Amino acid sequence: MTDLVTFGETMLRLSPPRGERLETTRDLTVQAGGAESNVAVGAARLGADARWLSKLPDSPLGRRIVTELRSHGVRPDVAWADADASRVGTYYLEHGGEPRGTNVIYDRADAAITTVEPDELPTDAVAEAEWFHTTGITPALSETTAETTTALLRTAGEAGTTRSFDLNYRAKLWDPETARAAYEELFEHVDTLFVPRRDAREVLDREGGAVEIAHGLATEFGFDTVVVTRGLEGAVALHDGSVYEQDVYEAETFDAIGTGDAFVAGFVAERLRGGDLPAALRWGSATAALKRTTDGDLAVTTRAEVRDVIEGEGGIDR
Ligand code: KDG
Repeated sequence: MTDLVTFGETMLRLSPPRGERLETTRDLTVQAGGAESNVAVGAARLGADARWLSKLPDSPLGRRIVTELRSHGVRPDVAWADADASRVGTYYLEHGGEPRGTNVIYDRADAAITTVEPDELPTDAVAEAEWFHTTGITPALSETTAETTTALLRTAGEAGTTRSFDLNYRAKLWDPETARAAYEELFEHVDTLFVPRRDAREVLDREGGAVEIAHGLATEFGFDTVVVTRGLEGAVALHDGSVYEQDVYEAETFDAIGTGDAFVAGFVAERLRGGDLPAALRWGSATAALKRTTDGDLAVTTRAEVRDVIEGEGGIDR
């Protein structure tokens, strides 16, 4: 039985060296990046058997993504599209620095995944997995990906696979009202919801603090678990009527992209190993902290490193 299956788009992330502008740089680092494959990689590195479902052109660019994910222990299950009639999505990332923010530019319209249908994917993998994870980015890509997301969540639900969903609202993909309507249709198929407090307020129209938000969402939509993330204030989870709080672990931030996915990866990996909610929150928070210290979308870490963060060990290992 597979531990974890994720579904979503992975793009090529193109970023100039720190301190250089997209307008003038001659150098772009190429890395794979996509919320759902970031989770698969993070969890695989922490010992989960993880598969990732998607659609890519059968081209050097598509194969590059698969090769990179495979190198971290993820099993990619990709529907291959005709290379001449489809494309890989890309995103450009210009690192910020006070007083300039980090800038993301998407070039992903009509990427191969926008046409993915359930019958192109190994849906039995979802049914046989222990856990299925996807995010609010996928239904934003096209009507077809929205329908396929629902179909996979439904398949998972019928099979008793635990289903998690990270809201991951992306303002460059759609507006809050459209996103909210789409999310609310999907929520009936979700067991565990991850939601940043800011998005709960601005997109889901919730009021109050994290605990109140979690209670409101769990009551209205029947989630087993709601995890509300609050940036540097840490996370709050509501599970089986109990509330758990988790602080962030201090981290020197080199690259913040992928922090939320790393949190989900650590959380899910620990739940899959039988850890309780507080343990899962610690693993999520520690994996997120480690991610911030490294370049790229991926949480390239180990179980021992996560344990060290949780136990307060660090420093020079020699
Ligand atoms: O969570 C990190 C993602 O934002 C990044 O991987 C790119 O998937 C991406 C997206 O759609 O923003």
